[in-house]
Amino acid sequence: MSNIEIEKGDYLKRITLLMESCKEIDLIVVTEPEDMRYLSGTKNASALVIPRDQEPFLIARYAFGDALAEEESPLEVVVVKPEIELSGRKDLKRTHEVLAKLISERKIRRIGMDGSENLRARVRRRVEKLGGMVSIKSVGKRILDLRKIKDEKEIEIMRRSAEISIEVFYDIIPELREGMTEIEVASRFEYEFRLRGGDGSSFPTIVCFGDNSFNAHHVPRPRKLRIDDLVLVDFGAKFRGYASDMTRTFVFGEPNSKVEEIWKAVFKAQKSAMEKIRPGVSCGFPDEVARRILNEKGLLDYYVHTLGHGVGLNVHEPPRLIIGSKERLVEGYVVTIEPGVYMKEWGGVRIEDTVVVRGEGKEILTEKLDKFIRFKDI
Ligand SMILES: [Mn+2]
Repeated sequence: MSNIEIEKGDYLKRITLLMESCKEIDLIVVTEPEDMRYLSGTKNASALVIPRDQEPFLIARYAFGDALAEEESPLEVVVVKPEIELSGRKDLKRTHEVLAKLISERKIRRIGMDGSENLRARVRRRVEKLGGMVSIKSVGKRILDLRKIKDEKEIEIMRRSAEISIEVFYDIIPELREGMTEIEVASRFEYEFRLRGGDGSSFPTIVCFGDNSFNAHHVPRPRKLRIDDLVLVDFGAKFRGYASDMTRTFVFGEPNSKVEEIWKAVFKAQKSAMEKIRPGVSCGFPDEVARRILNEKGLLDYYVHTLGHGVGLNVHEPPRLIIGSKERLVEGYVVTIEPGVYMKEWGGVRIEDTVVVRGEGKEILTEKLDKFIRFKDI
């Protein structure tokens, strides 16, 4: 299962799709790590260069990623090595300089680049310095659009990524004891992610006790676990570059009526929103459904973020699931469903799953992660 390989043919197919969506462009340069990984298998090169009528290739720095790029990508790797001499003359072969030289030599005029406007401007100025003229357009959004639809190999990897996370949750959470700190618990997650074959965490693991759960992006502290605390854990391993993302909230003890009411409302909002996930549905509708349910319970004012986001090589990527969005869900999108209620000086409850949009509706990647309000029910 985990020996699934994304092959050269898969990368070339993605590259062809990209070139087809950029008919007005003669050469594409990719420098964003996750875009590069999607199109070549590595993010350790300085740039992926895709000429319209020639084989794509990577440019990598000697001792700073070249060996890794050669190992990870089936594409050709051109290694650049800085020249630093005793005489003081030096050519550091910086990425924008190498790219500008290549563009000038090939007399290419119409370039597409992802990444920052800053890098595009530096390349453009450098080409002009060499006597050339270029138009450089941003193609970052087009690459992100391609990345939204996951193929079966990507989904298989993401399934494993979620499984690792869930295994770690069931290893660590039943061992929670009074007096343990948020930092201690979060660190254990990250240690186990790596030990079980993950690349690490998709994002810094969030472990909150008590009213710290009010902070949606809480950074774990030495706060100790006490009886009847709310516990919120937002976590996900990364596996072969692909992120996972899930959240559970429960009480370390006996929930009072307020916790119970809020937890049940969030649970119902999440369940109802999940039921709406299928191809063709707008990205706004599931969020609208969740908001209606929280509104009925008088909790809408405390639901202060979007329902969810795409997940893939980045833990947060398009599309956004927010009321009003007209974008349609497409088969192969992987998105989170994570309504939450946050009350200052009280705490927060969030329940999050990750799903693949499928022909029949959806596949829940986090299905094996149970939802329970009492710690003793784990
Ligand atoms: Mn999330």
